[in-house]
Amino acid sequence: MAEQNVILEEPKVSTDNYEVVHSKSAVFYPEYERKTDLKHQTHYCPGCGHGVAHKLIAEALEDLGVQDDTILVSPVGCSVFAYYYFDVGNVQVAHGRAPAAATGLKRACPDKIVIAYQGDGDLAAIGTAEIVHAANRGEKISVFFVNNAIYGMTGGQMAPTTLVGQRSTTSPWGRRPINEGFPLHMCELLASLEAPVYIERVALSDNKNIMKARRAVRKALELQRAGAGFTFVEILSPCPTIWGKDPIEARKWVAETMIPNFPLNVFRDRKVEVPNNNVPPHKTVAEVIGDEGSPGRPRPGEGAVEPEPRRHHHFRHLDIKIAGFGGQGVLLLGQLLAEIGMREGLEVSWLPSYGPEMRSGSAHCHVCLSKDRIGSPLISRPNVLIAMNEISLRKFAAQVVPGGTIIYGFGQLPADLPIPHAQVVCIPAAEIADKLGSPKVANVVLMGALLEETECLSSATARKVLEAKVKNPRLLELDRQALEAGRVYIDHTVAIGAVTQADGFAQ
Ligand SMILES: Cc1ncc(C[n+]2csc(CCOP(=O)(O)OP(=O)(O)O)c2C)c(N)n1
Ligand code: SF4
Repeated sequence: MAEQNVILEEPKVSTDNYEVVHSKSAVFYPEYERKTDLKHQTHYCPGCGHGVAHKLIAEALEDLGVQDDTILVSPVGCSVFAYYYFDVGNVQVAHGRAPAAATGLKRACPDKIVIAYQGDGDLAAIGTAEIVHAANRGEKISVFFVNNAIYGMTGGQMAPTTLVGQRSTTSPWGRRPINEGFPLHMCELLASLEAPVYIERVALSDNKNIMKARRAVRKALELQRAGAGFTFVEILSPCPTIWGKDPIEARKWVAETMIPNFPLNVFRDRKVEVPNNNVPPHKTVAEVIGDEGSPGRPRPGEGAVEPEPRRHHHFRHLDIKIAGFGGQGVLLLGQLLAEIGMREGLEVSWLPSYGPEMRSGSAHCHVCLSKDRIGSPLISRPNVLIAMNEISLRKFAAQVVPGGTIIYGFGQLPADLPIPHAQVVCIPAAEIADKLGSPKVANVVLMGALLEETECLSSATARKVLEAKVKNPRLLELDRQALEAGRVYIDHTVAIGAVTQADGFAQ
């Protein structure tokens, strides 16, 4: 044909002169946006198993009609760009964390099909803990584990799956068990756990095995669609580039060298009916703690815990940061506030942060009190800061939201520290506690000040929580007095609205 001699300036994919016998799954994007000049090809090397594995997954999703209900978690590794190809919900996560991210996604969206796609460096090295625990918890996700016995993306370092004797840039003599240990067999390892429902190893070595891989991928996804638990398919896969082989030799190497070392098998195929363990608990945490008894609480049969009267809270969400030295009761104060909030029917969270030293190292905690479910317990912009020492005040004061409150556990602010954006209340908590008889209760003095100043929670509930928590009657009495002393100090000594004066008092 005359056209055959025409040299096109821009090569185009044309179907004019041939019949298309293979088509791309509709689960792939029609064009890949990763590179403007490579819209019809992936970034994978010729003969790479990732492309085949992608195709098997895409076709299974299409056959099962779940494209719009699928979330794919892609890893770090050669397949990091999977989200450029799959037209599904996509999340790309930190190295090795796909099972953890997939866990969160599946729990948040139990009706979605959630897939973790991982290489052997990603899953079996940096991500070993994530995969073992996700499998052990029986997370209802499907993991596709592409094992090419090497780190591909980073240029061929030894992976946990590298075979004994196999050379890599970091095992130039070949893997020696005496130095590098033996290859990890992830299917066998995970099959020692109770929870997984389906574990199979397949290989992209020849058409027959690729068809078996196709069935395994499909089965894992079907099981997930049916509500079953953890499913895992290991896919032995060629990496011609790093192995230094052409695509045909690489497939042969999978067949002749990898398969004898990683036998193909169905390691787990639970036919049993999967119990629906997604039923939410019938009782609130507060009720459960009350029922079961906790230090200072009655046990079943010893008298029920009185439910706290529902209280009107003037906030929807309140973020409190408490900071000071270890040993000042910083973390305990946070726990007490969280428990008071819980008893008053709020959603609560408490997140501690402390250094290795138990005493005198810095310690802080985050307490969220909310009428809504709490998305994250981490607080970067607190509404309230309770600073129990000067270092914490200097460190965290600027984080407080404009118009927020800072309760500083000393009589006055450092002279060189203007805090124009927040209301500051200075209260010499340690001195007050000393006068009461124990410096230990300074944190409760601050709690009394907080409750009085912000009216976020009720003092009555605070007293009940102290009664439940503090076993020692002498200390309980001190705590009661400390709570009251904090309240009284705010009422009688600190003028409400004391804004930014160095001494903490209003002008
Ligand atoms: C925290 C962190 N550590 C190390 C790396 C470097 N790194 C990138 S990919 C990779 C291993 C990839 O190997 P594998 O998971 O087997 O995937 P493949 O590329 O072979 O498909 C490593 C170590 C990284 N990106 N992040
Ligand atoms: S380096 Fe290996 S795993 Fe990575 S794209 Fe190339 S062939 Fe595939």
